[in-house]
Amino acid sequence: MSSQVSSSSSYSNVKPSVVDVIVVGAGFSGLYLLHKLRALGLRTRVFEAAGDVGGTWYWNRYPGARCDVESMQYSYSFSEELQQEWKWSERFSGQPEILEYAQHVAERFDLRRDIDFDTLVTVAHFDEGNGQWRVETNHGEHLTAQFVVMATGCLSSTQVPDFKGLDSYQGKTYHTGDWPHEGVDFTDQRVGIIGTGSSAIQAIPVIAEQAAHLTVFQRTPNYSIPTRNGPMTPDYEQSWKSDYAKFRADARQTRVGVLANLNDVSAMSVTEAERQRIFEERWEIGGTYFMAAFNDLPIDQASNDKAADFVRDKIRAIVDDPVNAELLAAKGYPIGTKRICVDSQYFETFNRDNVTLVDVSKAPIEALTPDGLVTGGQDYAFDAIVFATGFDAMTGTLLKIDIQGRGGRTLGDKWQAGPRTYLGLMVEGFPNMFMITGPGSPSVLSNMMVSIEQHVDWVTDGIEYLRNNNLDTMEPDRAAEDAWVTHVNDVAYETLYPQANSWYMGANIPGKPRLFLPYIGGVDAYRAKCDEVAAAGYEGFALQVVGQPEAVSAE
Ligand code: NA7
Repeated sequence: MSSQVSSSSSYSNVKPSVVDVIVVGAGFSGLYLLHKLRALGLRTRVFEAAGDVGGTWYWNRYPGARCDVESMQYSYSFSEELQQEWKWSERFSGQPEILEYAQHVAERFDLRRDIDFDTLVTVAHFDEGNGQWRVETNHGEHLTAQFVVMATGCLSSTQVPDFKGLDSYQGKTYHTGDWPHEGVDFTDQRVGIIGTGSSAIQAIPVIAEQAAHLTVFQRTPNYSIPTRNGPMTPDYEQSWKSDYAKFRADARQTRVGVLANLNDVSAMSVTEAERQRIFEERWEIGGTYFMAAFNDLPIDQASNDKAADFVRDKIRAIVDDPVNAELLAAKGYPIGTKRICVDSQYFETFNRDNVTLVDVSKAPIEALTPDGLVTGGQDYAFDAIVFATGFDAMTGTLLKIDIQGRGGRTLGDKWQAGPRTYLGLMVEGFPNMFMITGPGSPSVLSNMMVSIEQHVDWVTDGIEYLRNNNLDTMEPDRAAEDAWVTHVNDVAYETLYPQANSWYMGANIPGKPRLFLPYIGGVDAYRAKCDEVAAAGYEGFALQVVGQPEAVSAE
């Protein structure tokens, strides 16, 4: 018998423990999901570990935190009124304004009443008997739902290296991804910062202005492009808003979900002078658009080398001390194969008297001590240490939840050799459990807002399809999943990305299987594939009625 999802639009103060859908996370994915699921008349509850909405932008409050995608593009497109009425104050928004936007969306669509904050989903077990998920929270609540959607974010599990003596340090410690809400005053303090990824590159110039002294511990230098942020001008805002729907549609048909004015020629197809002129032009425009200077920077070694040389020369020209300049000039991996960074006065900061750069690439940080840390046989004393050491990306948060699918198989067991998904959306053996921007989808290689909206639309369409066809569960076929995993890997190895020890490769977490986590085939091609699969009656998925083991065709 079909346990078709029930429709209910009535809500009371007592929240139901039997619902149609449980959503884990109230970042931009969870908020849009709730809005859409409600529109379908589905009883939905959302659980969020944080004290409010916003996800990434709730947690990452470190000084200088800013989005590297322009605000006019890093925003929802699903509501024309919202996108017309909301006003951004800068070209690239800072964390406080993006968080304000998430809060505005929650208010505007009356979302908070179905969200439990400060609540972790700890357990999600699939019950094969009735096709329902049994879910538990850290507050001891037990729930049942037909669908579970993991909107848990790609960079939501912070990572602090397991340094010897970590607990012995007596000063204050902070992680960029879990920054105190009240802010931190570093005035007159000796501060150490470990890491030189995107977060550190944004934080270092701001902390340096405040601290008595800042010591930066760098293991791998990063390529960074000036952000060239500035106030939003009415003309620029209007240039988007005058035809917003069309620009959004165009962005969805690009590789990364961003209109970046891609110069669709190879870097090697033009003269040296022309190449330098174009790189210079992009450097002046600023931001990640630098990587769109030519169409083959991510895939062609010779073209990539030219771009990397250009940026290294810029760094050498900015940094006064030649030893520091050489240490900061990224090398050893192609530009863009670790997430390209954008900055405001990052390299200039190393010209300040109160900033010291320490290279820990050859002599690693040996231990934390009660006063600070020791590396290369030298002791450093600090009042505060900032860990800008990144995240257990894409899989970390999912694997912290006790997720069990068919036959009690855990997700950890299934993913022992690395994540296996079909389209980054679902996992064989885990029916009716969806992931938003999961491993194997473009996610972190794209404008997250574009990918989030596409996944939420696909998932809610899928749920509606099941409902309309009196079906209970959907689950990828093993063969479809295998083929997708192979494809994700094959496409990655057609690029230069696997050369870098990046979090894209899982390389930043000891023991994590080394494989390329996101899908690099482009959001345009990926969207077409997802649409084709849906149009073919969810090709590659088994659609079932509970109690009827064989897959049924919905056609
Ligand atoms: P990232 O990009 O993962 O950067 C983490 C940094 O921390 C990176 O420079 C690491 O060096 C460094 N790190 C990590 N462990 C150590 C140890 N043990 N010793 C010294 N240095 C260490 O995280 P972010 O938060 O900056 O950015 C994450 C994403 O957020 C970013 O890509 C954007 O998409 C937004 P390594 O490079 O591993 O040598």
